Amino acid sequence: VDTSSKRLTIAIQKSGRLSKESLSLLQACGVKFNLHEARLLAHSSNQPIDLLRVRDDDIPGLVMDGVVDLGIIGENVLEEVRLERVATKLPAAVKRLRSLDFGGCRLSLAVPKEDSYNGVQDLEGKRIATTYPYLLQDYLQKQGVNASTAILTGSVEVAPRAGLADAVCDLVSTGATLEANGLVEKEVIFTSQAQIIQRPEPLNAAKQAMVDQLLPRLDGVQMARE
Ligand code: PRT
Ligand code: ZN
Repeated sequence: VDTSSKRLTIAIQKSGRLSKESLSLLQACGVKFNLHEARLLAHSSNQPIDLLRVRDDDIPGLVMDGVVDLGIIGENVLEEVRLERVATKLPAAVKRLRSLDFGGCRLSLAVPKEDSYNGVQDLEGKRIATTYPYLLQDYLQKQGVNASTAILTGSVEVAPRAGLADAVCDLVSTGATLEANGLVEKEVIFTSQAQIIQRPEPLNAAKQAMVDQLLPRLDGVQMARE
């Protein structure tokens, strides 16, 4: 990937909950792609735009480091990576261009339904399973609660039953997963939707012109879907 070139590079999730809608949004904005499943990089067939398809967790860092120009990412991952990078003194700035109309969810604290719960103070001294340790600790610190974390990148919802944690801090959309695992949602700590973000350093004129053309189209597509 050459960000000094005239080709605009956009990182999107390769496969997951954001990939289909990220791709269809760009296509609705008039950017055509011929995707080969196995390939990381796809060139647009009608515009000087390259698509980089990666794990969602990698997208904020690629944009913050200026490795790619734009990225489409859930705010939950964006904020988690931002907090982690601030803590580890890595570049953490991005330009937020637009909130998008998909990927909506919330990051919530949930406890086993048989446990009593009268407020976040009840988590003092407990262990909480999560994929989002920085968002969780940021929230707990603001609430003045000390709790430890069990970091799991998957199956967070089974942690209490497996004896790994007392509570969970996990993404929720319908609530069905919590319910199926005997957990009750108690606090919403972060709400999220997909965002399109840009690297912090100014783009060259050719790329800026492409972004200036893309954004009104994107607004038009989203307006039409409201
Ligand atoms: O492989 P890669 O790392 O790219 O993908 P991933 O597995 O990390 O992420 P993925 O594809 O699961 O989710 C991508 C993004 O979609 C998340 O970061 C959120 O911004 C957004 N999103 C929206 C969700 C959900 N809704 C969601 N419901 N991400 C995950 N979930 C999971 C949640 O973790 C839980 O397991 O769905 C389950 C809960 O759903 P309900 O409907 O039962 O409440
Ligand atoms: Zn991920």
